[in-house]
Amino acid sequence: MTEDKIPEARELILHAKKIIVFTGAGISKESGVPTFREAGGLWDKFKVEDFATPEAFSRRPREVWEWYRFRRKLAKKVQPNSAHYALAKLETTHSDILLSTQNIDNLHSRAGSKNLVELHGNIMHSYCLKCGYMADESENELPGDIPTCPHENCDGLMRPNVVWFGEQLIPEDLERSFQFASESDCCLVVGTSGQVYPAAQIPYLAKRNGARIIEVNTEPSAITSIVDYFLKGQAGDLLPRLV
Ligand code: BV8
Ligand code: ZN
Repeated sequence: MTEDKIPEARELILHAKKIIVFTGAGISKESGVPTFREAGGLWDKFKVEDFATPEAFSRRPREVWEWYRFRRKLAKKVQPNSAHYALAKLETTHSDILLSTQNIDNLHSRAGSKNLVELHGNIMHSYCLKCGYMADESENELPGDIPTCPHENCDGLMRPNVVWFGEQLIPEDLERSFQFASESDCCLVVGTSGQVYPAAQIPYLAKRNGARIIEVNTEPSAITSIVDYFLKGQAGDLLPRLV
């Protein structure tokens, strides 16, 4: 039963020397951001191949931009929840900690997490396909259905700064997360179905280093079979009780 495992899991985190935290869309669910693979999730309504691949963007840039702007607008409107804040608080009690998130919603940053790797990018930023200019659109958005580069005399197409399916993750980000995980003695997995690679390797690398794995999820995931503590419940309820 989850209840009686919480004190042990809390002790484990308290005495951990090096913690890797791995989060997915489930940690933002209680903020009002939809997940992907649950019933009623994003992939029920929007097909991956039509919205989250480089081919989709080159084929239908207007629709892809419309989808990301819709998600960016939502991400700006919602607030981080108590799970995001609990992870930010963990940085004040543990100096050797890294938060590797698959989420692009910017909520970990807004909650105050600093030791953060956004493995799949950040929806508030976009970059120019031609010159690489990176725009921060968190305040105001670039004009046009398909925004072009604001850099002087560059007319390149801007794209969301997210990693699409079939695209490589930023090597430095992946390397930093893998290295940290393989030296950790504790891995906290929150709100991910654990199906997307290479990110989903993170808990396995920690496990191989003998780390104890704690998972917080409303349902078992593809990672659950290797975890030491599976805490069934909402991240917003459980995380504040663990840190
Ligand atoms: C690459 C950004 C190659 C965009 C995303 C076959 C086998 C293995 C791999 C592959 C394969 N075929 C293709 C691949 C590779 C593919 C992949 O892994 N596919 C999977 C689906 C099979 N991976 C890639 O394409 C990656 N790139 O491999 O490139 C390469 C290599 C070298 C050189 C060139 C190329 C790129 C992957 C990144 C894709 N981009 N997002 C965007 O967001 O629009 S992935 C997307 O999925 C999001 O980032 C999301 O975060 C991520 C993972 O999903 P989850 O976060 O886990 O969300 P999900 O809905 O699945 O689950 C939510 C969970 O929360 C559930 O478990 C639920 O129970 C739980 N929950 C719900 N509420 C709560 C909760 N938990 C706690 N509290 C709650 N309240
Ligand atoms: Zn440009």
